[in-house]
Amino acid sequence: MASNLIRGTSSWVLAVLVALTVQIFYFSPIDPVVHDIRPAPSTKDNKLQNIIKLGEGLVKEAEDVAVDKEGTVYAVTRDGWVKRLRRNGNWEDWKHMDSNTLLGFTTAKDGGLIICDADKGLLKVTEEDGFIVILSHVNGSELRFANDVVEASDGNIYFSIVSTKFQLQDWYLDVLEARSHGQLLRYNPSSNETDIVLDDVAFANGVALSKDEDYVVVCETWKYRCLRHWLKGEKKGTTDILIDNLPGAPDNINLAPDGSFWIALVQLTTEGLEFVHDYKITKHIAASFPRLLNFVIGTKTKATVVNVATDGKIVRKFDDGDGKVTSFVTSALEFEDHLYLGSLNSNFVGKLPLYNA
Ligand SMILES: [Ca+2]
Ligand SMILES: [Ca+2]
Repeated sequence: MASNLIRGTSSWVLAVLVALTVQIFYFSPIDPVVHDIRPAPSTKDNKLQNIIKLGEGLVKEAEDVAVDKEGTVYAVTRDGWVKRLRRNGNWEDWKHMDSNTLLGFTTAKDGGLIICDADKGLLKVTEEDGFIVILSHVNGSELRFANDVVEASDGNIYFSIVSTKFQLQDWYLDVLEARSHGQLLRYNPSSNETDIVLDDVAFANGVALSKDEDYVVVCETWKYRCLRHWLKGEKKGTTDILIDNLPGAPDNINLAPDGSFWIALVQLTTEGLEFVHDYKITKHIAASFPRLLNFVIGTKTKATVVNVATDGKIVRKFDDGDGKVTSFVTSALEFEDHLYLGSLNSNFVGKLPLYNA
């Protein structure tokens, strides 16, 4: 009896192990490489715990924020709203579309906003026309997972594609695979042509132009760095690194009034679980079991923003290292001596006075 039971149990264990191995190696959605994926160490200051919460309860998970010439603050939310905060302090539900995939956006020179929709491509939203799709295909392929966008004064629109392999809902698989599938693209609305500015970018995320528009910056999230591609001058056409070794994974980047940049940094991996990225087998296991993956993803544990000078040095840093007031801050924008913060884990826009921060 007992030996039958043991035999039965051990063949059951064996069957489970074989099934797991098959699951992990044959059905794993990733083809990973090992890449050192740790952020630079930093000490916490918890200064983002002093933020003012704007529109609390009204603004569902705004990944990005922007301010127009009149000083109106815009937030694009995960439930498809473009909401805006007028100078008089009133929030307005401005425009809505049926989408839960709106990501980075920018104010357009001729009014309105240009918004990345991870499913539909580049959208424009204006008072008169509401939402219209301005770019849905690139060289015959559907434009998917556009992430952030900026418009140059010559009318060219620079935007990032996170990954040509993975979609928004599988974004962490791109992190686990650690192969560079992202791109920085340039769309010329007058010729209706799109060209690849940079290929093989690692999780291409925030995009910004320098103050003189002599270079464009694109952040590589899981490489903890931002690339600079020169558009003018003697370095035109070349690419170098604006900043690397960041103390968090860069999401949106915004030009500051003094020509420096504000970058929101995301905690990619739960502290203590970084080893998952050290071995192919642990990457496969995490990628194969969504519940396990939820423990590995550390985005909701803290918030960090940094101000980076044009020489690539961090000038200022603010965080909520405990994730007590805000976390998963994905955008930081400076306007009139305040920082405005978008977060994928908050129902408000954060506002931090810079004069006494
Ligand atoms: Ca933006
Ligand atoms: Ca983003």
